[in-house]
Amino acid sequence: MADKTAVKSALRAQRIETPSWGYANSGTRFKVFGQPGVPRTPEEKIADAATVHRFTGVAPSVALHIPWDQVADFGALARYARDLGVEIGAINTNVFQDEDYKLGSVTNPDPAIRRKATDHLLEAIGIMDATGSRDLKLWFSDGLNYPGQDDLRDRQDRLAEALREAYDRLGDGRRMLLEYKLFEPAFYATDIPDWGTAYAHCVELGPKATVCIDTGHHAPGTNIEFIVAFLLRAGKLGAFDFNSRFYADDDLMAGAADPFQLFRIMYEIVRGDGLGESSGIRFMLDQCHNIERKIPATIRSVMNVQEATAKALLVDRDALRAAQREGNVLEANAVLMDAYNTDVRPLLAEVRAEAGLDENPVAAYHRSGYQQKIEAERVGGRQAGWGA
Ligand code: PSV
Ligand code: MN
Ligand code: MN
Repeated sequence: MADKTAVKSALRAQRIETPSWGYANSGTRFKVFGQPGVPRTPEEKIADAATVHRFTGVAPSVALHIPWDQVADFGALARYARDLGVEIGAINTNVFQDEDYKLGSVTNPDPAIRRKATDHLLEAIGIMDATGSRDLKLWFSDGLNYPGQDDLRDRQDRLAEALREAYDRLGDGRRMLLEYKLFEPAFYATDIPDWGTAYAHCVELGPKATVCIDTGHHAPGTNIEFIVAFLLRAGKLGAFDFNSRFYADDDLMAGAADPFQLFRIMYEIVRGDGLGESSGIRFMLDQCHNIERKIPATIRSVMNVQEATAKALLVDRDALRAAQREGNVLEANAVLMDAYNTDVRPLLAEVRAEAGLDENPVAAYHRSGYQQKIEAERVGGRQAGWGA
């Protein structure tokens, strides 16, 4: 049996990062739906993130996306965040919303465009220095729509060159998180399509470079927990972008589509000692709440990650190992499923109550009046960046 006190203290210590863009209006390529009360400024996004932390107690940092969160004084923005009780998390770069990047950013055949894209990465490193953020998060939309459009191998060389320049500029204690994605917006070939490609570049770069797993960026049926286990074993798992998907990169609430997959991922995290602060792994949400209210949806996502984590912590690992050693297939599977099938909501309610929080953070948020307040105060909320 897992020790309840240890489980509770691991849950209390868990940290989940929320994305600034998750609080802004978002949509699909067909329509961006506006919602009343959405943030108009980076400060208002941070205030919403701080609200999620206030009700959950486990979301003390907010990721920024540049230039969506561009401000004149990033030091002041970080102080503003700290005053509200949150830190600035990963700095996400954006080399995918500029005409110049139609044929790629850091892999573009035109060296002037590559220079511009690499300069943006360096600018983001400057923002890390100003905000005190530890992590630079890179995702590239670079890829090809047609065979023959560009040289697959040359593009890897160009990518490696840009990554090297950014990597060499990282200060002490700073890290690079390299995110992969199977397809979209490119439909024939993506320059970092999978974890293997990201891993190979990270190994070449050095110890500060690690892989970010966005759970929505794989082919259907991919065994993501295997990737987690492999990267953790290799010391190359840096971060998650949690979200859930039914079809492609749907960016729905984490744990909404496949809570069992989230449990399997969190089990590998627990198994590989990846949960605590010392592992350095950043557990972030990367979601778009297109039709649901954003703050309670973010709170719900945080709770879903907590539930998956609680179940993973409850796995009787001694019994599991014993069954595995004996080759007792049915028993090993049953041990895992017993944990998954446990209702952990009362346990999490206890953890929250002991931390002085409401046992039901979504209900507490609805009662708080925050939603009504932002709807009254914020007129003309902005969208996250798509089609802006
Ligand atoms: C790309 O689909 C991605 O997952 C990257 O993390 C981007 O930075 C993010 O979405 C924007 O939401
Ligand atoms: Mn992502
Ligand atoms: Mn994505």
